[in-house]
Amino acid sequence: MTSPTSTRTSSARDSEAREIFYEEIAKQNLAPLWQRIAGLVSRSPQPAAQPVLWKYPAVRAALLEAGALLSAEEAERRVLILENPGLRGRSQITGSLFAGLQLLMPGEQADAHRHVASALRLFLEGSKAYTTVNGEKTMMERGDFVLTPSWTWHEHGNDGPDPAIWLDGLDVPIVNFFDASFSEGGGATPAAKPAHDSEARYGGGLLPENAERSSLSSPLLNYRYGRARESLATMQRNGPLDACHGVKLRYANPLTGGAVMPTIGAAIQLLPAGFDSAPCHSTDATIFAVVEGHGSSEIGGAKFEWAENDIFVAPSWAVRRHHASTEAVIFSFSDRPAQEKLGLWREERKPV
Ligand code: 1HN
Repeated sequence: MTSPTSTRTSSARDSEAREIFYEEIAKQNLAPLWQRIAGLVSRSPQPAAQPVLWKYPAVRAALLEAGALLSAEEAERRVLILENPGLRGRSQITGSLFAGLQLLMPGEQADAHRHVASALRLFLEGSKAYTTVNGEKTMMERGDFVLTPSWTWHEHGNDGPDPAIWLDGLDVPIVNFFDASFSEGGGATPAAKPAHDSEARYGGGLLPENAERSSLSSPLLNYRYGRARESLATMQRNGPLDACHGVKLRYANPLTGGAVMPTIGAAIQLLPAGFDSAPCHSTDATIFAVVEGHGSSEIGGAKFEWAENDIFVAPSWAVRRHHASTEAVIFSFSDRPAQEKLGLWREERKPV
């Protein structure tokens, strides 16, 4: 007598039959969800990206070597990709973002092009370097945060006597996830506009009469470091301090109060000397760039000692704790605006 199927235990023969079944259905492009479901809807984020720190002196030396090996013209963009070792070969620092450091030697230019991917820059070193976005030129100084919104023509140049280096952040992995990439180079670029025009119109807490929103991105090209730094200093004096973030300001689109670009948001924070943050995490993997000071961070169990211009990345949901040895200023960016629009973003302050 055969036992009823409901009480059958799984035998070696059954599991062999199942393997044969899986192989058979694979030929029809079918797969068993019951083998995959735990990985598809994990209990909490399981990012492939790892916590990583890049020490600036080492990256800078590699960039200058690249500068000796090829011209900016040959490279189109002479950028060393900050590639997350958990995502090797994919040109990504997180699951959704690209980051790299770009070098222009004195007198060099990077010609105009445009792409669907949105980009940001954090200017690190050099003088008389500029970016031109849709015809508007902006000189970049240390700590300046510069936008290149989606599909805007942009070119860079260095008219100064020293190498110019900046951090690039792009949403390339998001654009490519949706298979929505377009780009073009050369051709007719927009006519030159007066330099720093958008700063006069949108950068001083004022708006042009009848200003209208014509883009999903901020109309302000350059968010100056000096202005942000002064606000941070005043906020530090006046308090209060946030347990996770010290004092932190979000870069905002002056027309909406929302994020600077639809997919990427950026912020700048000050940690007072001796500050120890509470442990916190959020679903937006975040890239941090140290503008001033030194200290250390624990990111999901990894411990990093950071100093000026170092860059480190916190994967999604990895618990972050920062310690400032000296007063420190840290710039950061992430895909938070994209996640918020999709109803995905979460943060949690961990009980100590
Ligand atoms: C790009 O166009 C720039 O314009 C920098 O400076 C980095 C990384 C990936 C794709 C395009 C630039 C880039 C990039």
